Amino acid sequence: MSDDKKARGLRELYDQDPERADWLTFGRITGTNRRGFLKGAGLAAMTAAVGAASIPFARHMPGGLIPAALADEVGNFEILGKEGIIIRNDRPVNLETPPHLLDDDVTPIRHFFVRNNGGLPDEAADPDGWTLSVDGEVDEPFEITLGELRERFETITRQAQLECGGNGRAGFNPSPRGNQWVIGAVGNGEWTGCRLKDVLEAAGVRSSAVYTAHYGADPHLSGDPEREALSRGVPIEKALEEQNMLVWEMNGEPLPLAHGGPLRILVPGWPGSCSQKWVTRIWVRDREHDGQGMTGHSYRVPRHPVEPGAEVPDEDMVVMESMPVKSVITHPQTRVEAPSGEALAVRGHAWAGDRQVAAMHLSIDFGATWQEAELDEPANPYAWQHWRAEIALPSPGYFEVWARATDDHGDMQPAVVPGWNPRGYLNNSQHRIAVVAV
Ligand SMILES: Nc1nc2c(c(=O)[nH]1)N[C@H]1C(S)=C(S)[C@@H](COP(=O)(O)O)O[C@H]1N2
Ligand SMILES: [Mo]
Repeated sequence: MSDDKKARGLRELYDQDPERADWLTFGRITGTNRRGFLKGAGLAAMTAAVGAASIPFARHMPGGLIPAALADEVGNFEILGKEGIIIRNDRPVNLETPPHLLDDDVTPIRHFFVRNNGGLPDEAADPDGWTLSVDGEVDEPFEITLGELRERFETITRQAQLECGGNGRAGFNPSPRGNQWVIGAVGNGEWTGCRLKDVLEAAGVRSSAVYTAHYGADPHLSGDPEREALSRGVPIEKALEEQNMLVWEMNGEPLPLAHGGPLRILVPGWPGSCSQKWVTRIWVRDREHDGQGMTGHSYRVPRHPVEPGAEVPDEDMVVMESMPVKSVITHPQTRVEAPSGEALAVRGHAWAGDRQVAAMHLSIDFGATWQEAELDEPANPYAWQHWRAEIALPSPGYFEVWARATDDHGDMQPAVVPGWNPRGYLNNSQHRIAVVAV
């Protein structure tokens, strides 16, 4: 597991690579062609970060220069309005939430993980003018603005958890390439928008429809406008399920740029990559989509178990669907000290892709015995479920608390890393925290 991508001080970041530091901090894409001065969303972000209403001489401010207002900051700094977040990658921006910051029932935006495959598009000047086109195997292809979506379709608000297919990748050995997510590439948002199904049905889905293909406005890292950063889709039967949404608000706020604002798809329970951000087009196809992230080893796992490190031919790989049962301990924070013999409150959340979580258990003796935790029903289908328990550590010394969720089909989280796969997806092994009793 690599720790070299942990949050770094702003100064250190600028010392290493000033242009990249700019891009990382203020969301600006720099490069030989766009080198120069901050403008647009980047300038707005910098202005907010330095704590002023404006930067009158911004046009003279050189790129790659750390603003003096921030130069003395030590430790973590803010990136895309985030707080306490771990930087797993800076180009593209990938941010992981430490588990203790997932304690809230609904994950605050400032703590919600970010997974980008490409650059950030520019902030939309007129969000309601954002256009989505629906075409392909439909009777009446159309283009619709976000403003019209709000008017024409029933607005709903739902909680739903969103998890990256590669969450937990850091646990696999040998280590697959990709972001070394530990456990925090997951969050539970409160999303407002309309049903994806209503929009697809308005276009009249034909019987020849097999799969959706999602396109977004984010630029490919190469800068090549012909290439997609990510373009995935889902089987049409899945797309037409009730819980999927076109989202324009998150936690009661306009959907932030980092999370796909002004408009994204949400397919809860499936790998996060199905939930296209900055969505501009839904192409209904007569075959499985073959866009960026659909083929080869991307978001696929071997059909049959393989030896760790095996080379798996493409034809033996299958597209991932529902995410597996999983849970996280959000309190206490790992490495806490606790008095022995006294009750210690432990809590967290659990989720199970398309399924529900049926039971939650904790162990303080490395899995030898288990005690049942109290488990809540989800706020609505696809929301994560909260659980809590009191444990008592029998003596002073080092303990680990292990958490194990079981879904309504009887599947439970393994203690060890589950089936190795070339890209390191679907690691739902038990979360463990360290507690030192004194
Ligand atoms: N357009 C676009 N949509 C995207 C991505 C992307 O890179 N581009 N990343 C996907 C992946 S892999 C995940 S896990 C989720 C993460 O959503 P979040 O950044 O809002 O947490 O967005 C998905 N949607
Ligand atoms: Mo992801």
